[in-house]
Parts: sequence; C-alpha cells; structure tokens
Amino acid sequence: MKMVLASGNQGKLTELKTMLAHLNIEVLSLADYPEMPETVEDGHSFESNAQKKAREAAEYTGLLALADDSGLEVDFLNGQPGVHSARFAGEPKDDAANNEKLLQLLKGLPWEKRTARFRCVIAICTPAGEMYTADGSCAGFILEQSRGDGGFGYDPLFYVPQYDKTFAELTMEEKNKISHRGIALKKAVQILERIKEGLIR
Ligand code: ITT
Repeated sequence: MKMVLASGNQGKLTELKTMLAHLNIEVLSLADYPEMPETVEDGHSFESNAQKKAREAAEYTGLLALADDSGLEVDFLNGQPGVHSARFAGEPKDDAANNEKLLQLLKGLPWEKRTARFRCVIAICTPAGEMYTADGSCAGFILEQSRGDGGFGYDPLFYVPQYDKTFAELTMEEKNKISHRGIALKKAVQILERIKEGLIR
C-alpha cells in the first residue's frame, strides 16, 4: 500500500515518517509531487484544515493521503496562535520570528499564567474519498527563553514538566511518545491498519 503525507513541513515529515516506519506502507510526500498546488489553509479549525489538505492530496495523487494540521494554543492569548501558528509573525513562515513574537507578547507574565497546549488533528483521506480523523494534545508552559536545538517550530519554548525539558531538549523518540502529534498518530495508525486489512475503505 502507498500513502502520501500531505505536508511541506520538514519537521512534521521527519516525525511522521519515524512513527510510520513499522507499518508496511510505502510513504511518499508532496516533494514527490512538486507540481501539486499548495492547499490554501483557510479553515477555522485544525480539523477542517487537516481534512482539506488530505482531500486535495488524495484527489491529486489518487493515493491514500494523510495530513496533519497542528498548532500552539496559549491560554493568556485566548488560544492564539492556534490555526495561525505557522504564520504567527506573518509571511513567509518563519519559526524564529514566531518564537520572538510569542516571547514579546508574554514578556513579564508570571509562570503560572504561561500555560499552553499543542494540538494536532490528523486527517486520512482514502482514494475512494472516505475521511477519517484523529486528534491529540499535549499541555505545557511557555518559557521566557529558548532551550534546546531539536525539533522545530515552537519546540524550544515549550516546557513539559514530566520531563523537566522543552520539546527541543527531548529526543525524537521521547517527543513522539507524549506529543500532540504522537498521540494523534497512534490513533491514526489504528485507522490505517483497518484500511490495510480492507476492513474499511
Ligand atoms: P503543512 O501545512 O505543509 O503540513 P505547516 O507548517 O504550514 O505545514 P500547519 O499549518 O499545521 O503546518 O502549522 C503548524 C505550525 O504549528 C508549525 O508551523 C509550527 O509553528 C507549529 N507546530 C505544530 N506542531 C509543532 C511541534 O510539534 N513543535 C513545534 N511547533 C509545532
């Protein structure tokens, strides 16, 4: 079975490919379809954006497609940047500028108010057009300065108490165990197994 990962984000792709490696699925990405137009992410929820990315990739490639829409919800910012996480500091997407903007907005904010969570919705669209979704979240705190150089995006600012580390200080294996994406993908893998066995289509 072949599946295309409908993401242009290298950080996500690395994590997803690692977590899917044990399945007997040939995994392609949008890099294999450079002429495919980029999906416009104009939905108001992670779910609608994930479904749109998966549907367009399945229609374009004729393959099973898996998309991830994810982001950071900061309580003090009433859930922002949320679905706008990738472009929080404007165009073009820039992780360093996004982190800097977040630090400025939370400057001087006491620790107990720096709560946040990452959220992820994974959408799977079959070649027949059936859609399945799975979600995950992971709670933490936004630090006052970056720590660590692993991961991507907001990882150096996202502190998880159970490890006393930021996401950027965890190994990928540790991050995948507890992350929003890891949790969503664990559920998504069960859906993929059922598709593989022909139980759903
Ligand atoms: P694709 O749509 O091509 O998959 P994207 O980066 O535009 O790539 P999203 O629209 O889903 O993806 O935005 C996700 C953003 O949320 C991402 O760019 C990061 O800023 C942030 N993010 C999501 N998961 C993250 C993680 O595990 N660690 C750090 N930041 C993350």
